[in-house]
Amino acid sequence: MELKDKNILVMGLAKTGVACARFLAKAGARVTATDLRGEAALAAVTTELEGYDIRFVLGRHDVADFLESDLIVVSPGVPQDHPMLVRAKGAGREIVSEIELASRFIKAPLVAITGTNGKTTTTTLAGEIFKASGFATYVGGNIGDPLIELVETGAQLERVVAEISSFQLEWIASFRPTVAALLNISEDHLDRYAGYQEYIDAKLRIFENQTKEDFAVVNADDPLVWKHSQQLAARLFPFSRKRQLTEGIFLQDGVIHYRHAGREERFPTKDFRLHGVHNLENIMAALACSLLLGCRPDASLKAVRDFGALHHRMEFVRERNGVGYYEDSKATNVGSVEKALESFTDITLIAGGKDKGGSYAPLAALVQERVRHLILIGEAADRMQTELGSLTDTRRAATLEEAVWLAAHITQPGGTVLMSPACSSFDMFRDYEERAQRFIEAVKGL
Ligand code: UMA
Ligand code: ADP
Repeated sequence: MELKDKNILVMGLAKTGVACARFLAKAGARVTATDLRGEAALAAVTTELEGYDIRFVLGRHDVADFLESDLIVVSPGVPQDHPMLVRAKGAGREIVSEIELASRFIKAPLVAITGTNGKTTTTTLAGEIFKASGFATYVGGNIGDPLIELVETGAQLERVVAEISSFQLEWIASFRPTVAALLNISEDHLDRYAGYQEYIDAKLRIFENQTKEDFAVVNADDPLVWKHSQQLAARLFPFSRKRQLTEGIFLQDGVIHYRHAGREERFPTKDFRLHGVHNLENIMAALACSLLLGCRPDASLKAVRDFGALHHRMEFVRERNGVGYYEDSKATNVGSVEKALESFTDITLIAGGKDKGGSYAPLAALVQERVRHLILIGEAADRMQTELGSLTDTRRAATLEEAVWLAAHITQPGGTVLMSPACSSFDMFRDYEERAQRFIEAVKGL
């Protein structure tokens, strides 16, 4: 792809936009970078990009830039139906996401992992497995480091493992992973999409450009994923906790069986450090992605055994007066909270935050069965109270600290206090990590 002297507009100047602007400027493109945030807010960014030939349009977007560019590179945080993008598309401008741009320059086999939950765990683990098998591997994407940074460094790599979000898939054209994995689908990001189907369709685009040379690793136990996997061009490689497969990876009596092209490998799960049934799914998906691309079974098993839970995903904080305190700040949707609730009984659940527009009703049965006290915080508290409040003892707290204090006073020995919010954190915190930190401090301070 020729970039020299092309007029390229970079829309959004956070992590993705900064990396794209720098890469494009280095490649000799005429770059305009635009962000709705103003100069003061972006002072650190403009300093970081000093010395590069980049024109900045800050505090606003100019429609002329959109209509006159040869290419527009959009950050994931910008909604697809932004009026300027709609106009640019109507005028025939080429619009791409950062993963599309990066993938045009990536030569190594690409593993792309998506799903509503488990992406970060699976991506990180797959990266570890590749490294343990001796492959020079880059791990990036939605997990934090944009793929374009890898292209920018020019590093010679043998494998690329990317966590991919639905937002990043909105503006792909030729993005084609050698192995694409879809872990699960449940309602999320309905504050961004017109409806659930639109979110599902965005996720499914991960398979869009694959051919029969490629693999689609899919969750055979997730009815929605399974239904949408039947017509894919790629070779289907399912994973299942529930049934045997002749081609695929499945769990049976505590052993993971990998069956491919008449060969079988076995991975006993008893020494795994990752717990929970959802993590068995993540492990099977990570193993499938890596074994299909040449990883050694012995090194893969060791990598899985060495892998512990990532922070803020059902993490144990402490025990006090016979009560266990767990922090699951990364549970920002109903699907992830379901898994957390399935893992404990006699729960005091702290939930709420910024509402993403989905229904909380899928939690009803588990709340009724396992949640003894429900403590609600944040903007979503009203709606959660309406949908779940009649099912158990439900209370409100003005702050997270108050919620922890209240939980400590009402939870009986043997119970579990679990913060698993089912919402994003942006109403009260900078991000989910700050929310986690504040919970941990409050619990330790009891
Ligand atoms: N902006 C405009 N005009 C608009 C809207 C936004 O100029 O109309 C600007 C904003 O002011 C901001 C930028 O555009 O400066 C948008 O940045 P961004 O939100 O895309 O943030 P990045 O730092 O580039 O981070 C993105 C991903 N963010 C989102 O998808 C919201 C990061 O995922 C990802 O790690 C990073 O790229 C590298 O690939 C975060 C995330 O929350 C962790 N992802 C969602 C999730 O996991 O649920 C999908
Ligand atoms: P993602 O990157 O997709 O957000 P993470 O690995 O960061 O996924 O986990 C996010 C949340 O989802 C955590 O609360 C975690 O416990 C839960 N989770 C992890 N894997 C799964 C899975 N396969 N199914 C459902 N929930 C999961």
